[in-house]
Amino acid sequence: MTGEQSRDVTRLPCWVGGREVTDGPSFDKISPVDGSLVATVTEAGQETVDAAVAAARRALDAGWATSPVGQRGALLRRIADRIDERFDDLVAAEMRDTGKPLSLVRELDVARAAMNFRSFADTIAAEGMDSYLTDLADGRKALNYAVSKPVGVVAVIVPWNLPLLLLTWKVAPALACGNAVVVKPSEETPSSATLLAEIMAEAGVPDGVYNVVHGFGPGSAGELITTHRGIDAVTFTGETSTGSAIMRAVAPRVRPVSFELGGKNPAVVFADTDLERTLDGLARSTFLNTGQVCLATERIYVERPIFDDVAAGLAERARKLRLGRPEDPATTTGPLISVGHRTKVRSYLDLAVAEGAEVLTGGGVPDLGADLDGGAWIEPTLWTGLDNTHRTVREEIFGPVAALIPFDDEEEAVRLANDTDYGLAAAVWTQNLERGHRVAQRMRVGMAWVNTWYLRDLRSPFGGTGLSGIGREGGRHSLHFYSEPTNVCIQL
Ligand code: NAD
Ligand code: 6OH
Repeated sequence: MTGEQSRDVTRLPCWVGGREVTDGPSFDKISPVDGSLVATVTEAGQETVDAAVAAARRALDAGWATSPVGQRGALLRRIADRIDERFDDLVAAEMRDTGKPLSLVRELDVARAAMNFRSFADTIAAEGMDSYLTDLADGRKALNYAVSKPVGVVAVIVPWNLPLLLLTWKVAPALACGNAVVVKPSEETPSSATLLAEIMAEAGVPDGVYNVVHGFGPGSAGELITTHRGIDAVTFTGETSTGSAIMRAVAPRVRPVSFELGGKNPAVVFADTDLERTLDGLARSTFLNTGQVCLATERIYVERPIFDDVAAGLAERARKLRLGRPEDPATTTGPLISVGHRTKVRSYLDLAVAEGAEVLTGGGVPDLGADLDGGAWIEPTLWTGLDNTHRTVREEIFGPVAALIPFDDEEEAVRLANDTDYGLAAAVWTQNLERGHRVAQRMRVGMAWVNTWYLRDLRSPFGGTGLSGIGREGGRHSLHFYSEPTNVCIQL
């Protein structure tokens, strides 16, 4: 795990066909910790995006698309090994961009990057071929078999909340299936995707298989790739409204999309639950990564007899969180990603009060001293006194906030939890496992957890319903998106 920084990390190029591209305009990446300059980033214009798509196509045609599956699996493992070797550099990159606490970056973000590549190396190795022996009533027999092929050049557009984790969650299966990718990281988190380009080259990934174009959405690299004629599929994680814009952008060319979008996720807490374990779980699901996790709990429904205990216990845990510099081992909670995002979250803190909320804890901007004044800090916040009619309870806020709402029976709990246009994740807390299964199955979501939250098996289907997305990724579900079959039927 030794670091070996080989490049100036304050100047971030695009990466096209195995080479750095620094032509064109640039933008500044600002630290959410203290407002300092993190890096100057090259923004991809039309020329760079064209070059990236062309480089990807060349790599496919040069043999990557038809390379042996075993060879690709071995390459994925080499990438994972190289991620481990450059672990500290990746941790530093992710911390600089996001201000996340060191322990979180080490244990979640960068650890998962290596796991993503190893998991899809396993998945692709286990993938069998679809085949059917056809036996018709008129006596004809035939053999059908489907050959899997890569989709082609895949645009990978990702957000800033788990930058490297979410990027590699898509790049690993795309490469496993023999695609070439043009990656557009968030403008807020350009560092780790750029470092991954070096890692790819070091692991022996052919030039052009992994390309990075930096920039923004509309009128910039994001829009340029989604409207590009050379893109064969788009996989996107981010806001629902952005997913909608991307869908419109690819509609004229009828390209497939995979969307992991926003959420307004419920937790349902029954009175029979193990209170201490549940409070620890709720604190994690509400405040991890400063609440900037698509799966994060923003609505907590609690059976009335234990409502006050849950409210008091969770508020106590929120007050114990330590906001501070990412490298300080005592820090549990970093800033929001940017001052701009904090403006949005603060508008909901004001709205909640206007809607009649009682603020149990938090509710404002903390004073962490002059050197952190320029950062995007916010207090972990809990409300009572709201219900499902309030905008605070209906709209995704994407910060360390949640509303606690009482319920009287199971039917009401299910109705309240499902009363949303989103449908990403839910958590059910109960010692009655029969009820746990029953309620989890009735949740109108892509993923329901019982007595835990964000416990992952990378083979299981990940994604949402309703406004939370289209399609599922994970294990063989990813392979379905990143490959396309040609069926061959031979009369015997
Ligand atoms: P965002 O939608 O603003 O941006 C995501 C990416 O899309 C960025 O790279 C951005 O530059 C790009 N983009 C923006 N507009 C575009 C356009 N018109 N065309 C092409 N690209 C465009 O999201 P964000 O603020 O970076 O991330 C937070 C959001 O992501 C939250 O809504 C959160 O719920 C969601 N999210 C969902 C999941 C999931 O798995 N469901 C995971 C993480 C984050
Ligand atoms: C959203 O912020 C979290 C998404 C997580 C994953 O896609 C994952 O694979 O764990």
